[in-house]
Amino acid sequence: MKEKLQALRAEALTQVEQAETLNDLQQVRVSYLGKKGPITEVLRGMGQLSAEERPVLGELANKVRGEIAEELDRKKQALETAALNEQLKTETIDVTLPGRPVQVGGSHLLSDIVTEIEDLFIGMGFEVREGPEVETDYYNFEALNLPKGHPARDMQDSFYITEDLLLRTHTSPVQARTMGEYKGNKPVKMICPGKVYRRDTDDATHSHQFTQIEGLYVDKNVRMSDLKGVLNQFAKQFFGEEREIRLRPSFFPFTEPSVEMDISCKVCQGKGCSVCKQTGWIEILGGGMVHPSVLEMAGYDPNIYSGFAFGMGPERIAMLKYGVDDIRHFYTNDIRFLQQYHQV
Ligand code: 2NL
Repeated sequence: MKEKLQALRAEALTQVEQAETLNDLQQVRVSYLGKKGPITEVLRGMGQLSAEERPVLGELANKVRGEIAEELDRKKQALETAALNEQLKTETIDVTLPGRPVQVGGSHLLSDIVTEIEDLFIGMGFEVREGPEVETDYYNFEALNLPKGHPARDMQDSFYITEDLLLRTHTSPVQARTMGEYKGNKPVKMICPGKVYRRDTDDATHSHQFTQIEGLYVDKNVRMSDLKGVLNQFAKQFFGEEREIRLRPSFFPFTEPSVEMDISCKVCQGKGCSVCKQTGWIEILGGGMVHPSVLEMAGYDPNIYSGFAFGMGPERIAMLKYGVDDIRHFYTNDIRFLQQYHQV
């Protein structure tokens, strides 16, 4: 038995030595150390040995098994190292090849305009507020002095979800909600940017969905001159120090009196050209003093509080600032259009 084990050992070690691949090696491992291998067989046959011989032979068998296992591991390591070296030699990387450019995304022109306008008003002490795009008839119309049947509702036809729920036609309901939250006893100074909807047919200057930024300042002794001062500051910071503003009388159901604001035309310095249609002025936004009924419905006593409000369309502002000729460019997402305004 001893001789048989020694012979097995020599035979196995030769085979390990001759193995050329990891696969060969695995086969050697299975045939010598496996459950059906010769060493297991020797150990199984030990029952027939005498009590003196059994431990001696057992020890030898374990030793032989250990030696074979050790050699198998050593050879495995050697084969793996050789394979890795071969791979490193053949798979070289040419680090001098030019890199592939990475496409970087960026913010949309309208988002940039809205952020810039927000920052200007934050600088004047306004807070930024947002609200739901699906609104109730009450907040979208009633609370803004547009009762059912009012003719001004016709200009703001919308998409209705139910009789009472609709896609908001302006961001004013966010302001009506905020005044309600403030319970009529503290000042409100806010702007609200966001998406609004109208039942309209899309063309170069109309879109069924567009963006609005509205502002509201309610406090004791707020006057028309405060509105003019704030809007003048905004126009000069946004369009340039050299721009003049003018207010013309207008009408909105939620303000009284109401105004429209123009800025002097940059192209002709007010002399008259095709951009300003020979008037020297370009319309930017609408506003006015908050109608007493709107204050009252929101819980503010119009004998104590007064306020101004205004609203503008960032699409129109962007079109004027950059000479964009079609409102649909903002929504069709042609990357060539958008990239002109967002250099990375
Ligand atoms: C425009 C004109 C305007 C307002 C919006 C407003 C909001 C409240 C009360 C009173 Cl809560 N008024 N908003 C007032 C006047 C004009 O928007 O041409 N927007 C694009």
